[in-house]
Amino acid sequence: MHEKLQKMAEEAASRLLEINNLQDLEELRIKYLGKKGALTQVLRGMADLPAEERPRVGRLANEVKKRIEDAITARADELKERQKEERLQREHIDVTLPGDRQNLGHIHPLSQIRREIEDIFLGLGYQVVEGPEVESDYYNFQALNFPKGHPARDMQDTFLINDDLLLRTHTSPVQVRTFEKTAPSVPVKIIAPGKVYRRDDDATHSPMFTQVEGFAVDKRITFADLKGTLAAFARKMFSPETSVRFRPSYFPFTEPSAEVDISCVICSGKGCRVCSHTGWLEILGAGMIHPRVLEVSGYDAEQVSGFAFGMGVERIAMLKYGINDLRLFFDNDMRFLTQF
Ligand code: 2U9
Repeated sequence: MHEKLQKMAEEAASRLLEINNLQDLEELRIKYLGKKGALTQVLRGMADLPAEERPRVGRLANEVKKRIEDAITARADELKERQKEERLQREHIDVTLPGDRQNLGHIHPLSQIRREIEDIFLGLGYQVVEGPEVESDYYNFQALNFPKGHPARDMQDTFLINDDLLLRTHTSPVQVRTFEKTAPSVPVKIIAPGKVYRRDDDATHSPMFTQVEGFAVDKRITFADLKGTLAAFARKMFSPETSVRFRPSYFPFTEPSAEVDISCVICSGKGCRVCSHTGWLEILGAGMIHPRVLEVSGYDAEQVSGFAFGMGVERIAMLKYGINDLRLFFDNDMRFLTQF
């Protein structure tokens, strides 16, 4: 019995060295110390021993049991420690590695220019107002003094939705709606930015484009106020050296009307390809609001007057950035967009 126990202890110790995982270790524990384990069997066999031998063998058996238990616990600690180290190794992160760069978007070049325009006019005391893109014939045409049969009313130019509704061809309806709300009180200074729609499609025309229109109505507003306002705008938008000139023109909703040129942003007026060797670039349309338009919306044209102007945001952006094809704004090609 004595020898058997000694041998068991040695055997257990040497097997323990070969064990490399916690599962095998548990199996080993059951093999020696479990209910049907080797040591348990020995202890059971003690009943057959002569009474005087039992205490000695019992002591030895307990000693062996404790040795095996301690050895198993020590080995378990070792294995757990090893597992922990392996996990740390596996999950090791090099915090000095450069991070994945997030591809942050940015404001579209057209929106940037639109905001610049808005900021300039906000600085001049204007309010920014928006309105619906689907409009009625009344707000888009009738209230703006477009006679029946005017070329801009042709199917060619306007996207019709039904007999009465259409996609607005300019943002002027926003101004008419503002007149209706504010008339007859003055002063009122508004700009109306937004998308407009015309049946056009080539390198300089798109079926959808962005306009900013504006107006000022007050007592004794004159053409000189219009010139001063647009010159101030052009100098803020392009450069303080920019010259401005007005050429006579025609719009149904303004009288007199003008087309507004600035000195060429590329050659400063000397003449180049961008300005077709004229030294001038057209950037705006403008005029004094037609008395009929003021009257229709509730103003007394004998008491107040106003100027109005309109510009294409794409055209301003093309001139400012030297872009020669309008369609680039709408292709969403990252090679183009990331330049702004
Ligand atoms: C009301 C009265 C008058 C707005 C105006 C223009 C001249 C003009 C064009 C510029 C380039 C449109 O984007 S474009 O094609 N606009 O030339 N717009 S005066 O006049 C108004 C507006 C509203 C009630």
